[in-house]
Amino acid sequence: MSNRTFSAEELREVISLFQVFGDIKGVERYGSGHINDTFKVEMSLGGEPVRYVLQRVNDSIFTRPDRVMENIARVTNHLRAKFAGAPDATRRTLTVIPTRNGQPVARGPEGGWWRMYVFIAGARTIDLIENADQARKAARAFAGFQNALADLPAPRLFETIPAFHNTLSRLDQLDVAANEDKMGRKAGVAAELAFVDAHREEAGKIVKMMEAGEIPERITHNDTKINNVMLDDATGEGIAVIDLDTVMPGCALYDFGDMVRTSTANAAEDEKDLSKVYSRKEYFEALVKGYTSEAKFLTEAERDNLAFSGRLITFTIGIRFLADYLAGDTYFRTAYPEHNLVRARTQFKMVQSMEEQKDEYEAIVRANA
Ligand code: ADP
Ligand code: GN1
Ligand code: MG
Repeated sequence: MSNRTFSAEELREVISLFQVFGDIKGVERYGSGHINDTFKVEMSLGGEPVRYVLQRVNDSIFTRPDRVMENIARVTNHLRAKFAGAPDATRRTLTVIPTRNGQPVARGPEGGWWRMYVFIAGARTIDLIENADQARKAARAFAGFQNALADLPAPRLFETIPAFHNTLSRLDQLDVAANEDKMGRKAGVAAELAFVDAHREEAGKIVKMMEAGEIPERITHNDTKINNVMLDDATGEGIAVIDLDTVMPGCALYDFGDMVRTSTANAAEDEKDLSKVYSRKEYFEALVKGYTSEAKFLTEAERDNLAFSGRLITFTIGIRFLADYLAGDTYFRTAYPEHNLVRARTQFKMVQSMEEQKDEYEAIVRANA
């Protein structure tokens, strides 16, 4: 978690480390990601406005930012080669701005790891989906991303966060946080811990199927929340998949599951009024259609688990929010002391809503996938 502020002077100094030219017109905090510090940089070059994204990589979470950047360079170069000649080719993936020493990432004067990207113009990210068509388009973009990376040449990408979606390890981490109870918060989350206990049995299903080779490892994004895809202003299409820090070997189902978590929710991830939080069937259907229209590579075992993956990843993210609440909010950026607990509760409410619609969701998958 990083809630620290950076002075204009500090930010100017960092920007001067990169190969950007002209006058800095403004630098402001940008986006609503929970992990990195993101800024929009407005510059003027020969009277023309130019924009960039400046990010301080969270190096407590990504302990090897050099490896993160190596993955990102390989992935974006591969995507760029695939999109070459296509309309809008230059806007379809992140473009890393090198430092003045030709490196993909710079050490700031305060010791942080900083990077810059070209600002993808004429597109936006949304935190809460507005219509089912956006779900279809976002899902198509994430599936296209997985498809395009299927033939990324060896070697294997680095695992930037090991066991990232391993539900069983996430349960272990929750158990440790609950046993330690560093903040004295455990007594206040008995209902949430009981919800977790009631779901332990099915939590290891995908992990075990992967270990048994029944579900293949693929190169996946691993953070397919709706605000990690840029939707084109004119067409609404998912023009570029962003936030590539966790692109690594993984499971296609976790990517689909996180789309279900974030794109079928009718309320914000931190909605306090749980009566407003539920998963919408029409949006689920749009996701299945959009995803499977591009993800032709899916095996039968993967298709069979599409609906389950939504419940599983939402449960897993709920566990992570709850564990962070118990451990003292050291991972996700929070705006107030109960924030992670509120987020955990919305996740568990979403799981419950998906469970209530389980048969309908399974039928949608059978009819469309
Ligand atoms: P985090 O890991 O903290 O979520 P992101 O890389 O997702 O960081 O960036 C946060 C937000 O900044 C995104 O949701 C998006 O709105 C915006 N953003 C990031 N990269 C770009 C880019 N290259 N062009 C335009 N906007 C971007
Ligand atoms: C984080 O970086 P951001 O905000 O896109 C987190 C995801 C969670 C998500 C929950 C590296 O994503 O795993 O699903 O918050 N990213 C990391 O909103 O932990
Ligand atoms: Mg993000």
